[in-house]
Amino acid sequence: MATDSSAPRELDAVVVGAGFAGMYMLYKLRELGFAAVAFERGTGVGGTWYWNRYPGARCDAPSMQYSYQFSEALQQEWRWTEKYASQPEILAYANHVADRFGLREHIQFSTSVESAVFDEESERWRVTTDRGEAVSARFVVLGAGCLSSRNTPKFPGLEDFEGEWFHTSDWPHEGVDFRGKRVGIVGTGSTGIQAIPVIAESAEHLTVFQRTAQYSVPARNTPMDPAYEARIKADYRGFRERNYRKPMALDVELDPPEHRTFEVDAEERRRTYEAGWETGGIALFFAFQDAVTDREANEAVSQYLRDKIAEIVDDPETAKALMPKHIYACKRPCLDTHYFETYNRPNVTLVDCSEGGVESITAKGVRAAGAEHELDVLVFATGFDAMTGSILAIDIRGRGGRSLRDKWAAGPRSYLGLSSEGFPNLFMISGPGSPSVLTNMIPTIEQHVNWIGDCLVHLRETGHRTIEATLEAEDPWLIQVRAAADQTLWDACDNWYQGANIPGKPRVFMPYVDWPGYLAKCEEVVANGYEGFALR
Ligand code: NA7
Repeated sequence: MATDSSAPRELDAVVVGAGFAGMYMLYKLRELGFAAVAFERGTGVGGTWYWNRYPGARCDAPSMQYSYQFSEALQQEWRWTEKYASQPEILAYANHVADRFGLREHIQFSTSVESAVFDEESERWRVTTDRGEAVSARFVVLGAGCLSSRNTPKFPGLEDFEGEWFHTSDWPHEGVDFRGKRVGIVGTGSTGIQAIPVIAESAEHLTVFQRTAQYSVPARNTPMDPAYEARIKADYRGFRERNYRKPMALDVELDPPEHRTFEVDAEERRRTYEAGWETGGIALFFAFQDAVTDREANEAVSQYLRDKIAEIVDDPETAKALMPKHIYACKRPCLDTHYFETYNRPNVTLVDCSEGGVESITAKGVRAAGAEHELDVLVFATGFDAMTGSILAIDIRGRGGRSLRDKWAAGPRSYLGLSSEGFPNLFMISGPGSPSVLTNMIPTIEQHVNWIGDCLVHLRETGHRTIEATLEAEDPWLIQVRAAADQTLWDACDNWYQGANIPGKPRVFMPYVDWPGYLAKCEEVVANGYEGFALR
């Protein structure tokens, strides 16, 4: 790697990140004959799954589907041991992929990209890193992750805390020993809900600081059923092709709902919800056609879930505090293993701080709900600056020196979540404006990578030097993303889909709700000669 910043190394492409997006992009570029390097801030591959090593970390999408499909040999040889894979297994898989396809030698680890500046004369990007290097590349592809820019709120007094503290997304590789410790955890989103039952097993005492109660449904994880695995592997390609065109690019293993909520009587409604609860996962989401689109229908399933909490949790006051008030699935629905049951343990206390959040951190612990809670260890499961955080962490400057941070000051603007006007030859994988976080991520990452790969080949074959979104396409796309969200109830509460978890972040619904409609749109854009893009 060149270290003399006056003579940057010349490449066809720079990939930012070596998570599942960056790894496959790197593989694709090299397969297509482009000289490419990936910069990765971690010491290893895996992205989200490299960083989020907290106890209980697990994927909510079934492992037979949350995996690459670009190589039939890979998907045949890899064996998942559970229905929903744990973080260590997903990380082992990422490492296997990196080794199997010889990716490691093209990844520079422990390196963060600091800036990417487009030079209009040479039509190349100058990319600089925190190691003082610069490279010159025709293309930059951002695979920096939708959930990788950590959110550690500025709790007053944190610097005074005499115990140890950790963020779940920056978990020590050697793990944390909670035995004999008074542990506190802030955050009850998907992460907190996965970590709490596991931490409670070893901590002397666990105090959960809950600002917003969350809905959660048992994941019902099981060891991999060999017959199920064999059935899928007998026609893995066909299974993938069918799933690719399904909502969220996911086979939910359920029949599509036949009815709207109030088309059936109360008894049948209850039976349907019970069946969904027993199936677990996201079954309740699909119990009726209108569960996440109609407020009354949503309230019916929400009340069912609150009643479940009352059934499970012994102490009525704790149960009441655990009952969410917002719309079900407006915040990302959580899956758990014995989450609500954990509050029946004698070593677990819930502190409801819905009124004022965590007030401050003291030398001895946390002040919340008007009292000080003494702790030895504090865990923050406080989420991410989602979708834009990792992109805007890089100082990106396009035509005329225009900064992406300025362009996106009022919220992200892109065409298809792939490209932004004024930033030629810069691509985003799972960028804001694409379905990304509302889908089974690995298959939709593959769709973006394949689209970008095909696009670069098209440029090469047609002799075009640059491609970028046009404003005429970008503005209507923004409206379409907004309109698609308006068809749902997902913008009816404070959630990270619209940046509401980060103080001061513009409130814009970022993911595009319609997969597979999006897939068809991307195909149509290509069929129409890259409609909406300017090729020069
Ligand atoms: P989330 O879903 O953003 O959850 C973060 C949690 O932290 C949530 O309960 C927040 O409460 C809480 N939080 C955040 N800031 C504070 C402060 N200042 N005080 C008290 N509590 C706070 O992040 P996750 O890591 O759980 O999940 C992110 C995604 O990863 C998930 O959706 C999956 O897609 C995978 P709030 O609800 O904001 O009141």
